[in-house]
Amino acid sequence: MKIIGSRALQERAERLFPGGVNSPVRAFRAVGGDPPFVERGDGAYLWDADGRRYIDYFGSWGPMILGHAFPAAVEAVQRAAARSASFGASTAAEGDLAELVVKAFPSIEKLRFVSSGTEATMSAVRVARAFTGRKYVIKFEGCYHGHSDGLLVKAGSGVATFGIPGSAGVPEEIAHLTLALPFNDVAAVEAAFATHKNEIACVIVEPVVGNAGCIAPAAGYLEALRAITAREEAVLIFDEVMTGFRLALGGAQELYGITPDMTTLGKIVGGGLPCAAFGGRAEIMNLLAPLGPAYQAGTLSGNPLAMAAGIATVGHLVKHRDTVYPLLENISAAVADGVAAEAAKAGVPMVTNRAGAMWTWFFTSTPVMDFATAATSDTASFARFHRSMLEQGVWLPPSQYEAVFLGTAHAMDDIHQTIAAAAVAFASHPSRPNVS
Ligand code: HOZ
Repeated sequence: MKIIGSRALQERAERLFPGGVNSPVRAFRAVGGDPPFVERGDGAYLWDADGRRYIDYFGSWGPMILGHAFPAAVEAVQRAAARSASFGASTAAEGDLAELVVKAFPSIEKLRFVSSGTEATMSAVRVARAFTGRKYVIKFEGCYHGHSDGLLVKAGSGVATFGIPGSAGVPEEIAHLTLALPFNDVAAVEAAFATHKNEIACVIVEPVVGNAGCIAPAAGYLEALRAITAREEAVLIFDEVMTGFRLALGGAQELYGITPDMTTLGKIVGGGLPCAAFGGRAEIMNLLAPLGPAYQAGTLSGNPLAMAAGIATVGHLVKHRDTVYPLLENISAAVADGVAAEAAKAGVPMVTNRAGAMWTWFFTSTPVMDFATAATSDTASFARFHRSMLEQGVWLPPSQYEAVFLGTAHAMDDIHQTIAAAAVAFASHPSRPNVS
């Protein structure tokens, strides 16, 4: 029997999947209501199983920078699928995508393709430990680097959304090797290196945080991380799973002019298919098997369908970088500032943190520069805003601790419709003066 309609699909999903989902934030628990079930996407829009259309502001959490069903990517995947979905053997396409990546990210001399951001960050940390012979890892509160044991400590994204203090199932002995420090606090990094002299293998950071909501680095912060890690001979890993190919073709490292030792990529690099990568200095990457003693592998790594979608997407960004990035900046500014202006008009306290085509509207009046300040947000207000926007056909990420993502398919009409929807949402907002 064909099951139709989001409610019916949700009931079936709840019988089959924990929380009804295959990834926690999708369950909408932080914003309430049932999540719509997506039937298809085209350009800036999603359609659900009840036939409703939404303007999409999460873009599969980042990959859909050229919009859904981008024709060149669809054709490339169809052509690749006709030649077989998987070989578990090397193909020319892996080198083709790798060449595009190293050209965009000059800090990457060698790389490996994997299937998810979690694999990329987990593997990068392993190689960094192999390279330095040290065991401690510095990460930052509210940054999310996938769900490997050691990187879940004080993580963002769903971990922050659901207020999980540290995941069950991660032994204390493993969590203890992760030093979670406040973002944008250079003194905390200096103190950790002083306490653990010659014991810290790497610093892993989202150079612009996307998983505690969007938080940009303070002036000089990334430069300080670079200088400290170089001095202490620790590996600096930029997790650019969200920011890579989004903030600029060469990601945050291009935008801020910093050269990390290693970089992790995901999302856009695979054009929406399961694909991610980690890479960096050749002397570090050459420690991987079969050249060296650090092990990492995957049957689906460099999968031909993912390579095809990645080449079509990244290839388009490379070819059109001079028009794509200014366009993304203009439409992102228009919608982020437009909604912020409506909040100000309605007297709703809101801080808008934006870096290019990713941003967060925080429901707080405290400037947000780390996880503690992000957590001053009124998440109940965010939930009401989210629900109202969804009812008006605008689908925002369903958590205060996620970033909004937009793509080149969003047109000015969509932006105006979004701003008008926000005005309606704020008109009945409880934080508005004189509204009880
Ligand atoms: N953790 C992802 C966003 N930061 C959510 C992935 C998903 O639910 O698909």
